Formats: sequence, C-alpha cells, structure tokens
Amino acid sequence: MDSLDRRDFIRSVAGAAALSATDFAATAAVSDAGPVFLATWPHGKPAVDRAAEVFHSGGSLLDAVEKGINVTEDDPQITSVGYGGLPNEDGTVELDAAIMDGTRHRAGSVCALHSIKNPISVARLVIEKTRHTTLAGEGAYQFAIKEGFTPMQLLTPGSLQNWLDWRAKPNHETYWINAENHDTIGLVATDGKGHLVSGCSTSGAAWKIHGRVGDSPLIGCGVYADDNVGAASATGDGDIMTNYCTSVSIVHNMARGASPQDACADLLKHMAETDPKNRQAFAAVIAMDKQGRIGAASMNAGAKFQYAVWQNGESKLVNASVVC
Ligand code: SD4
Repeated sequence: MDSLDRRDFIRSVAGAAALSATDFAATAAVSDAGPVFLATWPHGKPAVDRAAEVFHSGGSLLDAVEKGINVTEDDPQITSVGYGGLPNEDGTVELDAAIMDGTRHRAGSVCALHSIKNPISVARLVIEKTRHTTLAGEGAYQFAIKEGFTPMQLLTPGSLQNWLDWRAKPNHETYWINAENHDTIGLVATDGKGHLVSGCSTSGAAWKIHGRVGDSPLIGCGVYADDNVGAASATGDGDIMTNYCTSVSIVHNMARGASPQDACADLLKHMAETDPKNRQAFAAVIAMDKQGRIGAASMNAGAKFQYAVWQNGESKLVNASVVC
C-alpha cells in the first residue's frame, strides 16, 4: 500500500481524536493468519516465545502479553527493563509499564514504580481491579503491595556498579539516553481472530530525574490497541516521542488506510521533519493491523533496531528498516 500523502498524514495526527466509524469500517476483514506476537529488540524473542506458549496453553491474549513481558522484566542482564534496570540519578530504580486491551478499549498503567519487578503485571491489575487507568509513584507501589506483590531491591550488583561509575564521573551528564540503554520491551499481539493487545515495560532513561515519566506508560504513546484497526508500541527517547503520541498516531494512520509498515515509517518521518534535531534521537516503533500484518521502523541510522516476531509456530529476529 502506498504511503499516506502528507495532508492525510497531518490530518491523521491532528485529528486523531475525531476518527469516525467510517474510518474504522474502511479497514479490511480479519485474516486467518493465526496468532502473531511481535516485540521490540532481540530480547523480544524469548518474550514472544513465552507469549505464544501462554496463549497456546489456554491463556488469554492479555495473559500472553503480560507473561511474555515478565520474561524481560525478570532478566537481570537487561539493563533497561524490570530487575537490573538502570536507576534514576538518585540510585533508585523506577519502572514504567502499560498494557491495553483492544476489545474493551481499556488500558492500565503504572509510572515511577519502585521495588516491584513486574510493573506490567501491576498495570494489568489496574485494568482488572480498578476504575482508573494510571497509578503513579508511591500510590502505584501501595496498590501493588495490597495486591500481593513482594517488594525487592531492583538494583543488581551490576546496575549498582554502573550507577556508582556514572556518579563518580566529573561533570557526569544527567538524564541522558543513548542506543545502549534503549531496550524497552514493547509487545503487540493478535489472536488471529481480530483481537489485539499492546504492552510495554521499561526502567526508562538511565539516570533520569526522580519522578520522570517517559512515553512507555502513557496510553497512546508507549501502547495503543483497537480491535477495529490495529495496535502499536514504541521504544526510544521518550522525552521526544511523548510529544508525538506515537502509538495512537500509528494506529490512526492505519485506520486511514496505511499498511502497518507505512504507518510506522510516516510517523517517524513526521518526527524528523518537524524538528531536524529529532534525527539525533533514537526512536523505533512496531505495529500490527487486525489481519496480523506487521510493520516496524526506526529513526537514527546509527542505531540498529531489531524486532522479534512469532508466527506459525516459530519466532525469528528481523532488522527493521531505518527511515531517517
Ligand atoms: C523512555 N521510551 O522512558 C523509554 C525508554 C526506551 O528503549 O524506550 N528505551 O523514554
């Protein structure tokens, strides 16, 4: 499918909230491609494998996305998600996560959550147990404790050493982010019958200011899912990406007829065109439509973005196209 023309694209971003039923009706019918699981970064591969396993053992799509992301959160070697994630400038690990169910059009998220290694599971409970969408900081922590989560030290010896080394550097740069610490897990899935879920989890920008919230837990930024159209997730410099409402913009591009690939690429081109400085930032997005067709793109040629996809019983890593 051809790219959206510029006017349509601007309209899709600016008029995101005003999409009509006709826009959604224009999307094609559900395919029989079966379940598809799509995740950011090479560590997305064990996550999609686990998600597929949970789904095929009778779990719901929400269960699959949550449990898939738990694999990344539990891995101490991954320094930008969950246990082992790099801390804020004060040395405290603060986690952000969100999950969205495209059927109910319901999302749950937590921001700046400390001492709990599986923020995606807490975000899931925000959907299931409350009338709220987002819980932050101490409130999110207290909610997690009430729901039975066990608090723990999220710094590993390795991440503590990293923080000590950073702090010891004279004139150390603060709230910076680079390709090495961009590893947010975003996981988008379909059951092959038109149901979509999007989730993501991160420790955010290393050495961030205490209380900083990135794009990941913001609904429409880190995640978005609508069974009428598709779903998306984003990874990268959240301080820039938040301003583009990346995931909802991509889904609304698809609602207006763009393929998942074109919808991803057009959003990143728009970021690059509105401010050339954005090209220095790293940004990557993944998307899926309700037929299970996928798209992925990244901005910043210096950084290689790979994503994982599970389909028809097997998973593989794929290099995403670099848009600009
Ligand atoms: C953030 N977007 O907090 C996250 C970081 C990230 O891959 O995606 N890293 O800004």
